[in-house]
Amino acid sequence: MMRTKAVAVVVAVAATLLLAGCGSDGGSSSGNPTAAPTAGLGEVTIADDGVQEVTLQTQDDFVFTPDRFTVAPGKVRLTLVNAAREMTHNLEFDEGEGPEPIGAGIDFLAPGQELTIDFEVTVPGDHPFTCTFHTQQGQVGTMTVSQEP
Ligand SMILES: [Cu+2]
Repeated sequence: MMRTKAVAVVVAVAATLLLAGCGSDGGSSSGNPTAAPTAGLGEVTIADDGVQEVTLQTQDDFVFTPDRFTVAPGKVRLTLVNAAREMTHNLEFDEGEGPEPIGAGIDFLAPGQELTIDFEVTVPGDHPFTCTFHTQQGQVGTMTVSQEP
């Protein structure tokens, strides 16, 4: 049910893009028509308090945008923005899969909502995470902890 709906939305968006393409007379339309409202998704920046900050987004599909990011060992402040109109998501690090447990996650994120979690990583390696509502649909990602920037 949900899946069918999501596919329909994607088709509608594609059709809109096609129409927009036909209507355009070579103007300087810039950027991505489906662009996320949030800039700098997946970019890791250092806050004033020295904490690494990164923002991911979810939409009315089964994708984390982006689904990969890399941080250095230390404190991390992860924000998840749910830009979806209809779909609820979450973000949980897969227990026992990474080199160390991540003691934080986002249980439930309603459409239009955003939440921030703080945690600390010390061991380099890949930490898989997933939206537990949509693991079956492939909504997974990876946080890499690396000494190298
Ligand atoms: Cu989800």
